[in-house]
Amino acid sequence: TGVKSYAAVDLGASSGRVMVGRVGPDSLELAEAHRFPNRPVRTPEGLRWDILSLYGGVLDGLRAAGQVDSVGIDSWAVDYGLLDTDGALLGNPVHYRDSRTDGVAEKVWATVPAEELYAATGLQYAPFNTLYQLTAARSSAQLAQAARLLLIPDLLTYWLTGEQGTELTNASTTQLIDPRTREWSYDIAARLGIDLDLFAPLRQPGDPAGVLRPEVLEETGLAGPVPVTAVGSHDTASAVAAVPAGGERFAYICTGTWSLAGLELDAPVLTEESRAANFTNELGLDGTVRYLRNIMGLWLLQECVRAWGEPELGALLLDAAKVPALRSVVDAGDAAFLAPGRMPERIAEACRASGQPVPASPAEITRCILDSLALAHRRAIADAQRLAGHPVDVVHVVGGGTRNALLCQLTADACGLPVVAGPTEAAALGNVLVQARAHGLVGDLTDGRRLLTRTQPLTRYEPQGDTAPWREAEARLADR
Ligand code: ADP
Ligand code: LRH
Repeated sequence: TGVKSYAAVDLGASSGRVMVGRVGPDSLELAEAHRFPNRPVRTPEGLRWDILSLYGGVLDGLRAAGQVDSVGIDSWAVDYGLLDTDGALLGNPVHYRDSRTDGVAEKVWATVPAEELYAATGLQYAPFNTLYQLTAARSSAQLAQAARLLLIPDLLTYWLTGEQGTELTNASTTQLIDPRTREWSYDIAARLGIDLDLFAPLRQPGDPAGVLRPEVLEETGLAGPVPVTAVGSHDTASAVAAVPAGGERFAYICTGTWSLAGLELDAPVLTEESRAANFTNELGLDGTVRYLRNIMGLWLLQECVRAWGEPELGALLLDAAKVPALRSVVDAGDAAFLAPGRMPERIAEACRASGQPVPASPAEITRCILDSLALAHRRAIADAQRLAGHPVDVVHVVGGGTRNALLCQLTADACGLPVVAGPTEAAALGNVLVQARAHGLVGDLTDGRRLLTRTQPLTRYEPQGDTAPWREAEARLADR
């Protein structure tokens, strides 16, 4: 009675899931219908996403979800598929960690200086921003053949519905959007020879995005019509929408493969100081700006765990908790950790190069990673408050990292602020809330957050000790 069901497809860099949100006037329950690994594949051409396996996972998930009132899709940012004039996919989407963008930024900056690019797009420098990827691909046969570019969630939406669009929050990660107008940055694109006609028209979160095609209904066993609704299709936009904050004086950290740490603002910060501090202005729901820094995140640990033959995470974290704190730290914001492979060695090398004790055992390396992440969280949240002139009293941690109690406590200690951890599946919840709202079930961002605070389990971590050891560790990194 009055309860509606929404399927949230949420594709992270490490796993994909289809969650079902049941939303009533004062209730919100989230259940997992299906989870599947997201394993990139190294082909002779480079590192590629296995998009067919992901789409297969989406279909399996929709079948497992059962009858729903709408479907929404979000995923990691910046990456895309190219379609030919028949609408057929040209090759597997390139992974943002692929090396094709090495050295490309300098070429771009020779045409549009980095300062100007920041002032126009508000995006922090990351080698994988779509703008650099498109520049890297400029003379490829594939791009020459392409009639359409669809970002990953838009590509999957197209496969489900046959309709094409470019959802705004994710479009803002291409570095081709002006965060003030929330429209394409025509001047930047023209100067870099990027054809904006490749992109389908912009779509806002909450806009209709078609209905499931008959073949999809048949394959998933669902009865039509099932609408697909555009959500904040950048996973981080959906996750920030589901930060259960009560007021405005909060910071957030979306922890998963990445840590995205920052503030929700109502206008971008485009100063030169902000550029130098590598802060990004991505677009959020309801005219908000996600002012944040990308930090390497649990990727560092994922890659080590892979190198160690996948030991059990719980036991590893218990051992790491027993290792003395802050013996060695690395710069978890350093793009040197972006590429896959040899992660334990690379972390040890970074410690050696900065004259610190070299962690050796998995427990020691894990401790080094978690201390380094907490330190990077501290720096990002302090810098964001200063650069935006927006003080906070609390740090909300959402995403997979909320399951890591040690990381949450260290983050509280490092920031000297209480951490409220949860929800774990924030991106899926933000996705569900936008669908529910498009269908009139919940109100604005504030209403959605109130509903989350009332319905989702949250854990509070009070800061322990004083922040002096963290300041000392910060100085150690700065002195390198
Ligand atoms: P993404 O969406 O980027 O794929 P997630 O938000 O799913 O990432 O977070 C994945 C991370 O969450 C893992 O890399 C791991 O570090 C952490 N995590 C998952 N399960 C646990 C657990 N049981 N205990 C501690 N950490 C966990
Ligand atoms: C997190 C994320 C992040 C981007 C990165 C490419 O999943 O979307 O916000 O910067 O992936």
